[in-house]
Amino acid sequence: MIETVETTPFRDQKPGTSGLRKKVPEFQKRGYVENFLQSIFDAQEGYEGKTLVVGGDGRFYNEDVIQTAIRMALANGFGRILIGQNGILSTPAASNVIRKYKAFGGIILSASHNPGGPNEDFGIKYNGANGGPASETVTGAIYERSLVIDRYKTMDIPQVDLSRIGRVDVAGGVVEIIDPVADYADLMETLFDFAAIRDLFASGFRMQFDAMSAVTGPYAEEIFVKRLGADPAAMMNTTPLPDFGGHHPDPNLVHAKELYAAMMAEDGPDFGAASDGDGDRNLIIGKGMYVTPSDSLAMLAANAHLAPGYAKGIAGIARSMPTSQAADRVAEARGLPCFETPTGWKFFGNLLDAGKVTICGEESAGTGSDHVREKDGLWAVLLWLNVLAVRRQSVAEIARDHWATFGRNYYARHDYEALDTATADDMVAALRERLPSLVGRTFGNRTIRAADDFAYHDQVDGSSSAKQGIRVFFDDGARIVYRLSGTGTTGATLRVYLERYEPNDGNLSMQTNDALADLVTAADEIAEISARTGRVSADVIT
Ligand code: VG1
Ligand code: CO
Repeated sequence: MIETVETTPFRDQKPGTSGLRKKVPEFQKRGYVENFLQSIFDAQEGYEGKTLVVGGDGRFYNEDVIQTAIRMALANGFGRILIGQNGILSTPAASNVIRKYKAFGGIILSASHNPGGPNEDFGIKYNGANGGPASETVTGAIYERSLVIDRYKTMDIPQVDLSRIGRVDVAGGVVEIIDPVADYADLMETLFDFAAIRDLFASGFRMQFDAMSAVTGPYAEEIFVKRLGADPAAMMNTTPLPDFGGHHPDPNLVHAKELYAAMMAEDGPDFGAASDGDGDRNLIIGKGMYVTPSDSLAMLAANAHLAPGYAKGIAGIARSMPTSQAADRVAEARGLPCFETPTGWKFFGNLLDAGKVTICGEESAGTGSDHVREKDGLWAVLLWLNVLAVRRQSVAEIARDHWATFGRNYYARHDYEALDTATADDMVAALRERLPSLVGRTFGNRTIRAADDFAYHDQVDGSSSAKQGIRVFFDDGARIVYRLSGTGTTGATLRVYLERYEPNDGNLSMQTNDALADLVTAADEIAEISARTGRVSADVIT
């Protein structure tokens, strides 16, 4: 029996960089989840009888929302719901399932690298038939609908047992519980030379992987240990926990510090990697050397042809605007098109669908290709492994060789977290107003050549997105970018992205801190960060 329940709108259901993210108690408000899900359905057309994929990263509240989504999707007329066993699907695996089973779309439940638990973060995101995050047009329509919603549809059916693989007929529709790992692992086998990687491990190569008590644990066990022969003892935190063991499942040097320490040790492993809450990010550390995500993107793009899935070469590269321009150097040298998009994977979808690019990446530890429509943490780890298996060099050797060929983009991101929202908004607004007066100002031995507010025009669908980050360009090629985070749930986070280029015959072996020190000072002066916020340094540097 389909029920129509009356409801009143919430005013705060505007999706951010990657879906709607709030503290769990917000989602537990009566009708909050239902309103947002109904708004998603109301913003779509033609899903009657079609398939919807539902999965999440296993964090606290995952199963409750999945049960709600089943009832509502069936009541709204979907014919089949595909769900990962125990409600688990990594974000890239969900993208693959949507594509492979030709679903109408998918609901992904995750707040990614944010902590989980009864008072921590939760999130809901809608992905379309191409497997990618809904475009800004769609998320805009969802938000508009959420502001006027007055009823939602549901039905009274028993809870579905999410632990048993198989299909159950429910109220005129079908719910299918699927293995969350198998399809994804099979896809990886089509892209990479598993035999070569197995040989690498058999030769004594040591890898340490940290799943951060998040979704990639079962994927890592199946792929690295079972299919590739990695040492099971070197897999850390592979049991997904609803609160990620009380940690931030954020694969950076702050939150994966145990892995980092292991990699810096004298007798450490050859290769270290980690992934985030929902499995779409990656951290790459070679023995004694951290690889910045921007460099990793450039190095993977330069070496992708060594993996069978990319042996024919790549069509082009895309990076988000704040990502370093290291990838541009590779594109230029190889005669490939290179695209610069706003922050967030949703902006890569059209370029990938149109076949204009094969590899995409973001400075925030996101790298991926046209095999799915999300960034993909384990994909990046596997591509690195494939490259290492073919080149039989260390990560550090590959990095040094890369810089000696293309030059080096020294790069760091400084985050100022939990700022007062009004203070942060004022700071950015004031900076925006000062933009024209910045040109010609000198900081140390650099002069500002240009400054603007990044606007993106999508060549494929003609849409435009303004105010995507403030860019300050210097005469020596250095760049500072400022933007406010669109994924946080507490106050505002200012991200400052710093970059400076050193040509291939320049000094390629500086410490990043030293290389960027004067830019950090300039960044503070230009945006009046310490003057306005009282913060003397960033909370997190990646
Ligand atoms: C951050 C990153 C962005 C990434 C987004 C989602 O967004 O900067 O590059 O796409 O998170 O990643 P923001 O607006 O906070 O800067 V994930 O792994 O949270 O889905
Ligand atoms: Co993520």
